[in-house]
This record gives sequence, C-alpha cells and structure tokens, in this order.
Amino acid sequence: WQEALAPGALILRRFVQQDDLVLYQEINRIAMQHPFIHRVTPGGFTMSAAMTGCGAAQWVSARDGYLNTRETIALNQTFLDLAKRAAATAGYADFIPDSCLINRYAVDSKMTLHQDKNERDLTQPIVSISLGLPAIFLFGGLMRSDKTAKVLLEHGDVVVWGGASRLCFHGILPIKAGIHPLTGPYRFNLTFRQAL
Ligand code: MD3
Ligand code: FE
Repeated sequence: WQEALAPGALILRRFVQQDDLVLYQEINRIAMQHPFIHRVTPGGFTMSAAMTGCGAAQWVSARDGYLNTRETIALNQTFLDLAKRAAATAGYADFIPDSCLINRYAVDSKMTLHQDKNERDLTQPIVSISLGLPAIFLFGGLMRSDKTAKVLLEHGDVVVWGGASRLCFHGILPIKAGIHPLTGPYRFNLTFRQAL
C-alpha cells in the first residue's frame, strides 16, 4: 500500500505496523539512557518537539549542525533492518543509515517549515517512521515560500524522502489531543539518515 507523494518521495502506509511494539520499546530503552531534550534552534527558539536518538550523529542542544558531545547509543539491528527494507522498497538499495533521530510530540507540539541539509551526502534518502498519534505533515518545495501540501501521517506509516524531494521544505502542524493505544498522548517520529 504505497503511493508517490512527489518525485522522489514515497509513502509506505502501515509499513511498520507489525513492528510497532518492538519499535516503541526500543525508543523507551534509548530514552532511559538519553532522555528527550528540547533543542534550541539557530534562531534561539526552544522546539516544542523533544528529541533523542541513536547512532553516530546526534543533536545535543546544538545551535547549528550535528553535535556529538555525549556518548551515542548504537543503531540497533531492528531499526537498521526496517530502515534499509523501507529504502530498498523505494529504490534505494544501498542506503546505509548511520543515525536515527527520534522526535516526540505532545499535544500542540509542532515543527515549523525547514530543510534537512546537515547531512554530508544528500544523494542518500531519509527514511521516516511515524508512531502513535496522527499528524498533518506539510510538504513544500525548494523555497520556504512555495505552496505546501498537507499529508496525514498515521501510526505505522513510513516515508522515504530522496531524489528531488530530499531538500524540500517540510513541517508538522500542531498535534491534536488524543490517546493512542500504544504511545498514549504522544506522536513519535524516527528519521534514519546517513549523516556523516
Ligand atoms: C522531507 N521530522 O526530524 S518526518 C525532522 O515528523 C523532521 O518529526 C518531521 O522533519 C517529524 O527533520 C517530519 C518526515 C521528513 C523527514 C525528513 C525529510 C520529511 C522530509 C527530509 C527532506 C524532505
Ligand atoms: Fe526535517
């Protein structure tokens, strides 16, 4: 059950639904070692979504670029296998992620329009996994002012962002209140990247 969102962007609906419990447990295991933090943007704003992660490149209250001032947790095999399987399904057979960033959204948390361009090799895609409460994703163009499309991302959905979509502006509208059977009052998003 997959569809193209834009050139280079493929949504794999419910791709990880069967794996949701193990993913959620792994998120909690990571967060026990590295609690979720609210990052401060280059402009000085504290982000409403909290972040942790595993793998080589992690943000640690960074104002610019990836920072690595804490010992990182290895990318586990479950994460690696799912991310590689999703990328291969979308045509990226040689995706080798080295990092996973995990965002946690409570009610009203959002992510304003931005580009992901800190990764070294922008020919590598980003694989994103959504768990828990649904979100409305905003997907724009190569300029911030470009018109955006809205896409509903739900529990278990995976999106592979590569090619012409890799540098598109994107964001998340404020999360609506709700209780998800697995994650309670939160939405989680995992992004797999080859950052370094
Ligand atoms: C499109 N996260 O962590 S995931 C981020 O739901 C981020 O937490 C959002 O944007 C979230 O940087 C959106 C979907 C996503 C991730 C990376 C992209 C879409 C993308 C990179 C390029 C284009
Ligand atoms: Fe992003």
